[in-house]
Amino acid sequence: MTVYVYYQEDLPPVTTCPMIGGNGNDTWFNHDVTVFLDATDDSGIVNETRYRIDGGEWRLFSEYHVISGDGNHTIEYYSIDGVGNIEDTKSRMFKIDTEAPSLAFVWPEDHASVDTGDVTVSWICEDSMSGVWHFEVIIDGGGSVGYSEWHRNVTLEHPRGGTHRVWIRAWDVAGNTAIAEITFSVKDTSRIFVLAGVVAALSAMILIPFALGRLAQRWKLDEQ
Ligand SMILES: [Ca+2]
Ligand SMILES: [Ca+2]
Repeated sequence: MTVYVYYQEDLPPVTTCPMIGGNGNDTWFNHDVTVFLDATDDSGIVNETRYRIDGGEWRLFSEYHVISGDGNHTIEYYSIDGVGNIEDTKSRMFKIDTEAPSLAFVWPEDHASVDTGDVTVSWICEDSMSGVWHFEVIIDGGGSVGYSEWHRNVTLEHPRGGTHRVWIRAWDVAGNTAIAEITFSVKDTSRIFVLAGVVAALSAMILIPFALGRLAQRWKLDEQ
């Protein structure tokens, strides 16, 4: 007796959509995105894979597809196996932001001269697409200090007189950066104090002997 076993192949393919080049910040990319669709099936045969971008026309997938343009994007995709089982349509959303944040100092102005005391350096920064992520600030060539996205100023506590430099790098969520720096000078009051001290010393050197001389003259006259 011959027994025939019929295998009903009814499982649809499974398609995945790995994306190349993400920077790990949510679903933001700061460059064109290359999309691959990888399909497998229990039978080993995938007849075709179809996809569409941002609700456009359905296309047959072959090798890869490059998507560009700032903003939100959606890819939808599915595959069909050798006997016509159709995978449920899957979708994946992602976003592209290729523009750096805007960054500019508000105060002090570049090459300004400021009074002694605490100096609060302020700036403005905006990013309309992915948003401001954080800042790196370097003062006078020291170590880089991180500031969160809502910071817009840093205070130098009573900096010494002379020249100072503040360097800032702003990051947006997609990984784009903008850099700005200013140089300003704090009025050097130490020279004024030194000059005042010298004047006071000279005055003392002149006035004290003069006063003593006058006093000695007075005593001499009194004795006579
Ligand atoms: Ca199958
Ligand atoms: Ca941006």
